[in-house]
Parts: sequence; structure tokens; C-alpha cells
Amino acid sequence: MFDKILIANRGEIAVRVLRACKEMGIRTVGVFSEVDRKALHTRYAEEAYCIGPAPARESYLDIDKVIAVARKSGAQAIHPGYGFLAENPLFADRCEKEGIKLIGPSAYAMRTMGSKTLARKTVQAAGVPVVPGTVEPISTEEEVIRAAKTIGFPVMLKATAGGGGKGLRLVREEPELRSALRMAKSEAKSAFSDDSVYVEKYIENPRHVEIQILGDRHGNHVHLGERECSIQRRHQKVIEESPSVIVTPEMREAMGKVAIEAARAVAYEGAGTCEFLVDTHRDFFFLEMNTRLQVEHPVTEMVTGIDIVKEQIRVAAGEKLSIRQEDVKQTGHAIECRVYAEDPERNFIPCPGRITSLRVPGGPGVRDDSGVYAGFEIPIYYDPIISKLVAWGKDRAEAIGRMKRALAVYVVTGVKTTVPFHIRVMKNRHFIEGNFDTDFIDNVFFREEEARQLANEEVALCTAAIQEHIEERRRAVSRNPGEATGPVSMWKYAARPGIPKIGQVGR
Ligand code: MV4
Repeated sequence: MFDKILIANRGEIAVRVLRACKEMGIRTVGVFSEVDRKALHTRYAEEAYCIGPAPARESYLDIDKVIAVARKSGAQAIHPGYGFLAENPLFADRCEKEGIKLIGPSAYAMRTMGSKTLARKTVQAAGVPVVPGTVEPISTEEEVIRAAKTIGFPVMLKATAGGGGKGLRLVREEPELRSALRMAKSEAKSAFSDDSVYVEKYIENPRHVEIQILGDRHGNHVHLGERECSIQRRHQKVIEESPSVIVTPEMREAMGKVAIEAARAVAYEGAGTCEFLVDTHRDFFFLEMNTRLQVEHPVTEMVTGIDIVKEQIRVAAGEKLSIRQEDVKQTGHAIECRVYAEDPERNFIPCPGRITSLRVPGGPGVRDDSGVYAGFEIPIYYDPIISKLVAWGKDRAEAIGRMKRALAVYVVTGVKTTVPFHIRVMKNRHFIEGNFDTDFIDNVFFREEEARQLANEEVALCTAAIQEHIEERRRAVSRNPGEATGPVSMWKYAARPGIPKIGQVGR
């Protein structure tokens, strides 16, 4: 086993990896940028080194600087966390050359899965169902048109180097194809400096379900079941859960099996994730494979009891996986809310700044993976994540109940957070019923919230009008006490003695 690991990351994920190392009795080395001198991960690492100015390009993404710290500190392995250098095959190559173990899969596995078309080709050859479409990048307009006609509209144009929402274009009908292709290509070019695209059949109202896998160097692979990740805002996951309400035991077994086949196809070592789109008939299709530890890994840990980071470290050291497939059991239900320093009232703009006070929830089934503390200033340079709040319960209803209870007492002052947004989602009837797809947040949820707000405004307006009327009468009566009874009904008026009836000739 390693006796010293460098954690080449910051924030909550660096803290998460540091915790695993400490529990395993492994010494830790941190790296930090100039704005992270007082960050939690910097303080928590046993030794830590500054690797440059705030911009990630000059610090967390600088391969030479990270390698220099590993050599100087005598770390035998590097854990890259997620983001930054985590899926960079050049970094993997460099670590190998330096004789430092990168905790994760080979550069070959990263390269294969990094190219979305090569990934499709590779896993398809291994018998994995992929979204119908091309397995080669396409260059000319004519080829794209031909491919789209063969596949059948609607289709989706995707960047070969893509992932996330960039270089993505939905094409419903043929006339839109040419301009969509130009846009997809130019977006892909500026985002990835690679303008090649491929074509897929568009899956309507899909759900995003992913399978966590683990592999070792001895040819063992297991899957840890699924995570439901359809609750996304503009291609950013915001809430994840395990298990998924739509996945049956048979489906889980089938998806787990093909995810393992995909992993075996690249001799996958460490923790990885196969993403699938699930259509309305519950057919599933491989989308892409992420060759890293994922943000949402805690929900899997909560339902399986397996420490994914410790397994990563063990297999990186050459050990066998500590579990066999038959040891993997999902117990209960876990939900994760990503708490960000963003203002949900102002279109989720990032709100970096100093956290003036912080009270984190606890109690049964609640886990908060945080990268901050009261007094810390969230820098503007990185993802403004505060923590990942995870609630576990014996079933989904209990997990939602615990999440609501935890969110209600989560206090962060000094910066705006996404906590109020999460509370709204936990109370949404579609969410409670498990009835949602990848369109839920951007379309259904925000539209319902807006309609509710408009209805509330109408009620407020009526209440104000009634109040105004009451006050107006009160003022009129104080001017003229004779008006105390208000306007007299014509029925009463007509019945009063001595008052001539309408149409009656006076006596
Ligand atoms: C799709 C799709 C429908 N059909 N591909 C968006 C990001 C990228 N990772 C894949 N994405 C999609 N690919 C086909 N053939 C719908 C999406 C999609 C989506 C996927 C997962 C989670 C949220 C999403 C939101 C909008 C669109």
C-alpha cells in the first residue's frame, strides 16, 4: 500500500479523498493556489504546497507543477478527484513516465472513452447497446444528411470530443440540418478545438441513469447499481439519487452487465461510470463513460456501504477489489442535493464571497460533504460548490423527509445558496412521485413555479383590494356616522314607513 498520496484537487472532493487517506493511515500531500491558502483542503492535508496563482490553468491544471510537488514530497500516487486533470490522458502518460501511480484508469482507457465516437465503436463491439447513430465522426454536410436520413428524424448532432451540453444540436426536420451542423461544428471548435461531430437518433423524454463500476488489475469488475441523474439544470446535475424509481431488478442486472462489458473492453481499472439514456419504454442506451470519480458518488456509497475512494486507492496499489458482485447489496434510498453559492432568484448566478456563518445539518441518515467553513471566502475562480448534502432513508419517502428536514436547518450566511431551490424541488409533486425526465427542471419545474407565483400575486392583489375597500368605508363612516350601516338595500328602503314607494303618488 502507498504510504503517501498527493491530492491534485481542491474543495469538497479534495477533502473527501483526504478523509479516505486518513482512515487508511496514508499520509497526505495537498496542493493549493494562491487564493486557496486558507482553504479547507489546504488545512486538512498534512503537508501542502502552493502551485501558483488563482487561474486553474496556472495552478490546478499545471501538470509540471503538480508533478514537481509529488517528487519533492515523495508521494507515490496522485488522486486527481474530478475535473481539472482527472480525465487528461497527457497527465496519465506523464505520471507513468515519472513512476508515480495515477489513481484511476490507464491513459488508453481515458483516450478511448474521451472520444465519444471511439467509445461508441468500442463498447458496441463488446455488445453494449448504444444510441442508434454513426460510430465514425462525420465531416461533410452530405454525409450528415445521408446519416440523418438513414437514422430517421429527429436526430441529435454531437461533438466527437464533447460531453456535457456543448456542441449539441437537436434537429427535428431535414431543412434545419445544414444550419444546425454549422452551429454544432463552430461550438465544438471553440469548446474542444475539434469540430468533428457525429449523429445520433434523438431519444424523446429520456431519463439519465448511470451505473457505477469498479475494476482491478486482476480482471475483476463489479457494478454498484445505478444513480438517477435526470434532475439537471442546463446540463448540470443538481440532484441525484440511488436507486432510480424506474429501474427494476432485471433492468439493473442487465445495465450492470453491459456496463461491466464496456469497462472490460478497455481493461478498466478503478472507479468509472457508464451513462445511459433510458427511453419511455425503459429501453436503455449507452451514452458515454466517465473515467473518474464522480461528484455524485456518495449516493452509491450510502446505499451500498462501499467506500468508493478507498477501493480506488486499493486497486491503484495493485490489490484486488475487496468485494465480489454477490456482496453488493443496495439498502434503502439516498438523495444528494448539490449546494452551490449561487442565487436561485437571479438565474443561478454565482455568488462567491465570504461565508460569515455556517450551520450544517446532521442527525440520522444525513451526510454533508463540504469544502468550506465559516469565515472562508469562496473564490470566483472555480466551481462555487459549498457542499453535497446527502440524505439516506429506508425508502425514498424517508430519504425525501430527511432531506427536507436537513435543508430547512441548513444555515449559510454571507452568500446566497441553492438551498431554497432544493426545498422547492423536494416539495414538488412530480419529484415526490418520481415522475420526471431530463427536461424536468428547465421546463416543468420552473414553469410550475412561475405559474404558482402568478397565482399567488393574484391572491395578494385581491386581498389588497378588499383591505382597501374596508378602510375606505371606515373613513367614510368617521366623516359621516349616518353611513354606519353603509349603503341601504333597496328592499329595506322600500319597506320603511313614511318613505314613498317608487312609482307611488304621494298622499
Ligand atoms: C441525448 C438526448 C437525447 N437523445 N442524445 C445532453 C448532454 C449530453 N451528455 C447528452 N445529452 C443528451 N443526449 C440523444 N440521442 C438528450 C440529452 C439531454 C440530456 C441528457 C442527460 C441529462 C440531461 C439532458 C438534458 C437535455 C438533453
